[in-house]
Amino acid sequence: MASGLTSGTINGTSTLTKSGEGTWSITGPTGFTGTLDIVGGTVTVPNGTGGSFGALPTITVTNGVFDVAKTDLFGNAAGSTQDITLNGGGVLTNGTSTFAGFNSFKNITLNGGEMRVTGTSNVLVGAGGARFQAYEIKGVVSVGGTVPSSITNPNDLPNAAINIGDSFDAAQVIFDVANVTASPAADLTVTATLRNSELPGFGAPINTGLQKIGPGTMVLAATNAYTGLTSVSEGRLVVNGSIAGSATSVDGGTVSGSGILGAVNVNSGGKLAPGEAIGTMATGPLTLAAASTLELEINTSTRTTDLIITDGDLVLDKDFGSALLTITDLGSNAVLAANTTLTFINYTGTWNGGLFRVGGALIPDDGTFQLGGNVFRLDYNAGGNSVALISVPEPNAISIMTVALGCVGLRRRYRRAAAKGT
Ligand SMILES: [Ca+2]
Ligand SMILES: [Ca+2]
Ligand SMILES: [Ca+2]
Repeated sequence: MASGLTSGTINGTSTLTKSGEGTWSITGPTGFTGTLDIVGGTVTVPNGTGGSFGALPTITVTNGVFDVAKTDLFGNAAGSTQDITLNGGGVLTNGTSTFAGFNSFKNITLNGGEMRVTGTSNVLVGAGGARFQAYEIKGVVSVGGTVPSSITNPNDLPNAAINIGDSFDAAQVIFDVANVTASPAADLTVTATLRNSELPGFGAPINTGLQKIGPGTMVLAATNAYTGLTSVSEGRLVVNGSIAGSATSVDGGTVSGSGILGAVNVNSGGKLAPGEAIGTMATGPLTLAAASTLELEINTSTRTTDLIITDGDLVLDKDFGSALLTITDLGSNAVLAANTTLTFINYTGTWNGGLFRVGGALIPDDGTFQLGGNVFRLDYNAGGNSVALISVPEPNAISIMTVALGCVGLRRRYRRAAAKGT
């Protein structure tokens, strides 16, 4: 088919397949209501033209580009129920100008495809100074296929964010991510900025957030602006950018990364794994509930450790069985000099007196335990506001015995404390 399709050129309800390298530019109303299947080249609906479809039941892009440069091609944020599927090599774009399209989608299926911000809007939302979004995602983002998918802003365009959530329900967008790499490697990487949806009538933004489900790994790499809840129930969410405006609830699965989070609540069954390998994570107030896990990595060869910088209080469960601390040595089990300090949490607020379990044992403040060739003292208020592992003088035969006796002593002290109900 030639470019410059208008009404009369395509219509009906059958499947329309775009193949080959050329571009179809749809500049007039088509009334087409069938299946649009892009398997090569580009289909574009330029902004400022009369290009339109009827209600499209299915759009699938595979090894091609669907360019929704025209604003509200599927209706506005209130009305759009349009879904789209982006398979491997399939890319969704939104024009190239500074008056680019902003479009709303309901459910987005990414089977190795890419949702790409290519244009930015200079249209103001209300009087607040914010700009219209590049896209709004109203429903569920499902990630599958056999290669990773992405949501990108490759030119780092300003005023080019993606709204998440439904403006009319204040919902979280669900990201259901399969483990397509069959490894912890990323299955969905989001480098575009995610932000709140707006109220109807373009008033103040509403607090929308996201929910991560599915066994795969989702990476958030941008400095995101949304302020609704981030909740994780399965798989892995890696925050390497910022979600500082959002509270995070880890109800299952793992939150990791070297980024900036807001308040973090790790609930029973949830895991917090700062850094990718050895790294530093920043959080707001941090709460680790009973049967939650802090996965700490240290390296005795380089004397380095993961670190959580907590702006606020550190709350460790002390009523229902304590949080778990697992420690993995990425080094070669080097024996550390006495008093080597591996600080793994800094907090600006107050520690509530709750304790970690290490290997099943509840470790009181300044209690000791052995890890490989080292014996560590666990200090929950080192220097007043840090949690640290501090190596105890060399664990030779005599001192190991001392440690063993010390452990018995600690257990006795703990029993006495428990008996007194303190
Ligand atoms: Ca994976
Ligand atoms: Ca780590
Ligand atoms: Ca202490």
